[in-house]
Amino acid sequence: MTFEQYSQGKVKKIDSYILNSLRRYREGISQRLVTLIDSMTYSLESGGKRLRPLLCIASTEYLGGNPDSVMPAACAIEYIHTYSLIHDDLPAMDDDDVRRGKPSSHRRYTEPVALLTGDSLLTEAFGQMALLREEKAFTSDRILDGFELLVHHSGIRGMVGGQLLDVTSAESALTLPELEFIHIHKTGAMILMSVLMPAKLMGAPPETVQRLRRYGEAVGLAFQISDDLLDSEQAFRYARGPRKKPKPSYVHLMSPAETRDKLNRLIDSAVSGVKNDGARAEPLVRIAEFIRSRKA
Ligand code: GRG
Repeated sequence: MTFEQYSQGKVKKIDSYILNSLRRYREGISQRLVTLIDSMTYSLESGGKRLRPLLCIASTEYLGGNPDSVMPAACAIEYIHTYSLIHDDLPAMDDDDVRRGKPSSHRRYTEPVALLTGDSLLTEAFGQMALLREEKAFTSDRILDGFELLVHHSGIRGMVGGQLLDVTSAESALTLPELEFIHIHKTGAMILMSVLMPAKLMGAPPETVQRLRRYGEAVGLAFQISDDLLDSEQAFRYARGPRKKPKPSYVHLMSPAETRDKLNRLIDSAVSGVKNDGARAEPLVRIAEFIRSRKA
């Protein structure tokens, strides 16, 4: 089974779950607020890879659970990821006019609407998490553990903290450990959380959680490194206009060959930690290999 074969069906399921969640807002909301649902839909529909929901599903399969039962959490994670991209594109942050080949949210809907679209996605992510109760698969205590995990990795101790350091650090003064700290928080934390979420909801034993944590930490950092490599290899991908500051990146502190080595080591360690678990680990292995060799 290739990554493409694995992801095709799953991404369809994720997309249809997300679109259904948006339909429910649209049906229950005043016509005067519909712009917000339109702008949420615009950003959620525009061709993301759905890597984090895929990891959440793959981890559920690794644990022997039913992927349908974690869909509200997978959707909440994608909401938070999408809000982070919308806010990251704003002029106050990275000032990007284009996201996934289309006008970024503030270019399409204005800055105030983009800001509020991000706020809506962040807030509604918690509403999605609350829908886990309807699945009847998890106890209330474990659902609360899931909320706590989401907050920890997406907030000040995770993505938001990493983003703060990213936007406030002078790139020239960064050491490798400082850069790694930023990457682990800004990008890695959401990826790690996606892998750990099913373990929290299902109450996996500590040694299993530990194995998933090692996998999630490795692929989380590897994903950001692969992003840095893609940016350096494909100049068109990340053309930084005159308004922009240079972005902290591995390839500024290591040679491309050393960066590629680091990526390979992280993926090797992620794969070797789970591959002896046989077929149930296959989806996690495929996703790790996709991160090693991705071209987009
Ligand atoms: C604004 C609080 C706040 C946080 C922003 C993740 C992030 C933090 C900013 C994005 C900056 C960036 C491009 C980082 C590189 C790695 C990364 C997260 C890429 C985007 O994720 P993908 O490739 O996106 O999974 P798709 O488009 O597939 O959904």
